[in-house]
Amino acid sequence: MSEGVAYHVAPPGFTKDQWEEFMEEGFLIIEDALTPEEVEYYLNAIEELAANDPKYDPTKTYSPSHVVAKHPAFTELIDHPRHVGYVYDVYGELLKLHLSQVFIRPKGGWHNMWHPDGARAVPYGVFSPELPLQIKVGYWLTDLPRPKMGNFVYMPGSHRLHDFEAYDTHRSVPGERILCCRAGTMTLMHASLWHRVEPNESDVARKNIFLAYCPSWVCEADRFQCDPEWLKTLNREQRIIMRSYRGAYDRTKPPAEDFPLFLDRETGADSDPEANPQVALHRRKRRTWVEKTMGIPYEGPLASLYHRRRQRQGLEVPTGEPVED
Ligand SMILES: O=C(O)CCC(=O)C(=O)O
Ligand SMILES: [Fe+2]
Repeated sequence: MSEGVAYHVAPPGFTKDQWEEFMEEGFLIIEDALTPEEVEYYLNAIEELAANDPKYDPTKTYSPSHVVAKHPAFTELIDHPRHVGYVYDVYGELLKLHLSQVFIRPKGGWHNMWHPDGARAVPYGVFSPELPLQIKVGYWLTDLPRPKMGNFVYMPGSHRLHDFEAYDTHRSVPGERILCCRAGTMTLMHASLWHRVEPNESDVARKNIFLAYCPSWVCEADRFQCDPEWLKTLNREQRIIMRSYRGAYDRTKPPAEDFPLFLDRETGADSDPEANPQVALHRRKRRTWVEKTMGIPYEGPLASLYHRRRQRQGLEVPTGEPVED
């Protein structure tokens, strides 16, 4: 740790129950995450963004991205303590903002067909069948009491599929869930979840914000680099989470000054108690909340094979755990 740098403890994230629901459904709904005043605040910011954008057409779907750099209300969301702890729980010290986007979906506007987020021809799930390579945080700013209001629609549990019968269609599929929610709801989506968007046949324009996060070595979705002058206006955590590096490989091996991103929620330390102190801090393995809390298989699904091989060779099993056959 460097002298004179004010490090912060990671804000709260998943409870165990929330994590289990998220991994089972591919989706988590947190109602009343925003107060009515906060909803108003973000709605005003969306209105300002649209009013200053010559491309805005109120009869069409409006979906500007990289909005964190376009309005201070969205800049604050990069590391907002209301949600950043959740994505830190999964991506830990390599957390990056993948995308920031606002949607206004008016009556008759373009709406998405069934798809997962991320890569398509060879989806994320082929390489990462369990943990998401991207999590999308949604803030819902208009009441959506019924279908046909431009609602988000998903197939619960479908993050385990690499292909889907209704892919690239608008078809309604048995078992799908149409998100009907009050303004102020926050959602988290596993990027491999199959989803689509309802048509909007109502007179209410659906408005919401999305912030997607990923490990820093997964590509950005809405920028190559950030404006250096804008970066100077950010706090330390926001600047790190944008990961606007000059060297391509810095995304995989970020510079020493970007560690720690956060201090441990329980211990307040920048390192795990069992970590190897001979390894420099910015290269030292630091376990995510998911690894620490859920244990195997998050140690690595094949770790038990390594332990079994060591046991066969009469060597010490590193964890000291009994190996199941
Ligand atoms: O607007 C929505 O509800 C979802 C949009 C979407 O799926 C996307 O932008 O990838
Ligand atoms: Fe999507």
